[in-house]
Amino acid sequence: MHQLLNDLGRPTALINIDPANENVPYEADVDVAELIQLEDVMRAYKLGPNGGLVYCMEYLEKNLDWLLNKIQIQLKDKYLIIDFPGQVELYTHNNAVKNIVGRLVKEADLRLVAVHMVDSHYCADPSKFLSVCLTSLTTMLQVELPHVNVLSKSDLVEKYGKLDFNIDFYTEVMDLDYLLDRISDDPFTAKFKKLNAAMSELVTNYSLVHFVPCSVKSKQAMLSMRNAVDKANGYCFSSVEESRLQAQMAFSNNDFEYAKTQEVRESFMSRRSSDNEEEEFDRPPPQTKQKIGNDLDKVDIQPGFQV
Ligand SMILES: Nc1nc2c(ncn2[C@@H]2O[C@H](COP(=O)(O)OP(=O)(O)OP(=O)(O)O)[C@@H](O)[C@H]2O)c(=O)[nH]1
Ligand SMILES: [Mg+2]
Repeated sequence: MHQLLNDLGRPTALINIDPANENVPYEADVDVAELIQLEDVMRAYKLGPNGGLVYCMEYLEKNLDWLLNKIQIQLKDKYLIIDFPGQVELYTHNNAVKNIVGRLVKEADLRLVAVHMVDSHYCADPSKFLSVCLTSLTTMLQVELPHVNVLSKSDLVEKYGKLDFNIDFYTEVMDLDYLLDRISDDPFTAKFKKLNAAMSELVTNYSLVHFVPCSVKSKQAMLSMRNAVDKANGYCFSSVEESRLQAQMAFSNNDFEYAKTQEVRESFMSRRSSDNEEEEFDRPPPQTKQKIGNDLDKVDIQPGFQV
């Protein structure tokens, strides 16, 4: 995303807040490793990697002036991408991250968006998908930022098996109860099924979670994710990029809903038996790629962009 945004002419800086990040394929403009090292913490306090990460985040919270100074002096006027650790309890239970982003918004006047990445292959397992929906919901409520949930690595969506439903079912998160039918009725797992039913009800009742699919293998998907984030933080309303806003609004909601998942459906998923011709007839006509992002063709991603 850093490469894409810079190529599109948006000056973008990277901040690495994940002390466990080693050999990352990018050069961070600010790296938390300058402040604290996970290995030092684990050695000094005899902690495992999870406890060590929690300590590091709480240490950063206590020493946040270090980061605020870097942002306000070194990275002034840049669009910021902040890479946080992937350890889930930092966003569901512990308050350090919530307090850090809260202070960044207030004291550095940043308009932050939480972009929560969930590996797409979780869609292949009904109970795992329910779990990630609940984790996403908890994170939205805990972190208290505008929020975009992403089904990442959508090119690998069927890596561990064919999905029970089409991809829109997983991005819209509307009828989760259908997943319960796919969980065994064996009396041995009755409690597990009941737990899943309760999770499904909770997520559905809140009606907050939905996902944007994304893959770093697709410029189109990366641009769709950028559009979702630009809408969430209001960046699309900045006067410099007004033409982009007009382009985003130019096609109807129906077209957009279909186009959002079209590439995953057509390029990364096996054809489903229910995809008969009658259904095809009911769908809106396929969009050409140029209609997704007005500047798609200006970007020439270099081979290094590919994983
Ligand atoms: N095929 C594919 N691989 C990807 C994609 N995005 C990231 N990867 C690869 O997935 C691997 C793991 O990366 P991430 O999922 O970002 O995880 P991480 O940052 O190492 O882990 P946490 O920060 O702990 O969540 C790396 O080798 C990436 O290059 C994608 O869209 N498609
Ligand atoms: Mg990471």
